[in-house]
Amino acid sequence: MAGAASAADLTVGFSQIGSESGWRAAETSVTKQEAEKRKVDLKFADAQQKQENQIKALRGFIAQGVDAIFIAPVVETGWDTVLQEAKDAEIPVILLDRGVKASPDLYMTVVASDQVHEGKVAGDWLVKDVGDKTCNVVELQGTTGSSPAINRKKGFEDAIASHANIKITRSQTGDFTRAKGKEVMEGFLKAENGGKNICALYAHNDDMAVGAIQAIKEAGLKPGTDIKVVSIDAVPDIFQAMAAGEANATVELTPNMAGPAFDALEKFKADGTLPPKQIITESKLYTQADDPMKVYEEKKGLGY
Ligand code: GYE
Repeated sequence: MAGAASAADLTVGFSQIGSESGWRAAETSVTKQEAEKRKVDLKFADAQQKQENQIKALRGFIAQGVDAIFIAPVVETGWDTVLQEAKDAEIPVILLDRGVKASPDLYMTVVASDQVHEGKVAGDWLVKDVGDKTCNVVELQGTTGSSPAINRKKGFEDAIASHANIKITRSQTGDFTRAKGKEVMEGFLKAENGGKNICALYAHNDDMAVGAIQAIKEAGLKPGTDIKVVSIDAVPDIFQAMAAGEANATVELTPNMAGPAFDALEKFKADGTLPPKQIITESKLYTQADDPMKVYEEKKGLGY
C-alpha cells in the first residue's frame, strides 16, 4: 500500500480575491509560507476582486488536475456550477475566510471567523462606550454580497438593537479598501453637518477605517474622540492609529486560514477523514488599553 500522502506530494490551486486590504495581503503571504513549510506546490491566482476571474482560475486548476483547490470567494452566490465541476473531477475545495451560498456537499470545509460574532463584538464595545448617550453611527460596509459584509452588518445591528439611543444613520459599501473608505466617509461628513451629527464610525475592516480617519481629520475633527472608530481585522496600521488616539477598537481576524486548511487536507489525503463543514477561527477585541504600539510591533512584518 502506498505510504500516506504527505503534503509534499500535493499540488493546490489557490484562487485569492486580490489585495484589497492589508489583511488580504497578509493572508496571501501566510498561505504561501504554509505551503512552503509543507512542501506543497501552490498555484496562486489573483482575481483582482472579480468573480469571473476566480471561476476562470478554478477551471484552470481543474484542467491541470490539481489535488485540491483553496478559494476565498469574493461574493456568496454564483459558485454552484464551477463547484460541481470540481466535484465531478473529484477535486476537494476548501473555502478560506468567506462563505458561499451553495450546497455544503460542493466543498470540503470553510475556514473562517464567525463574522456575525465579530460584528456583535464591535457593537457591544460601542454600546458599552456610549452608555445612554444618543449616538448616530455611520457604517462602511465591506464588498456588497460578500459573507463578511452581510454577517458583520447583522452582528452589529443585533448588538445595538435594544439600545434606542444608538442608530445607524448612514450605511454604504467602501469595498474593504482605504481609498473607498475615505471617499465614502467624506460623503458622510458632508451630509451630516460636517460630521457634527456623527458620534461613531463602524467599518467592516480596518483599511476602510484608516481611510475614513484621514477624511475625519481633513474635515477638522478628531477621530477617536469627536467620532469614535471601531472596525475589524486588527492589522498593524489600526494599532498605530489607536496609539495616536485616532481609533478606539478592533476585532482581530487571523490571516492564517491556510494552516487549518492544509491540516484538514493532509488528514483527508492520509486516511480519508473529513473535517467538520466549518472550522471557526478566534475573534479577539483590542482597545486603546491593550498597549497598541506593542501589538503593532508584534504584527508588523507578518506580511500585512
Ligand atoms: O476582513 C478584509 C478583506 O474576507 C473576512 O476581506 C475577509 C475580509 C477582511 O478584504 O480586510
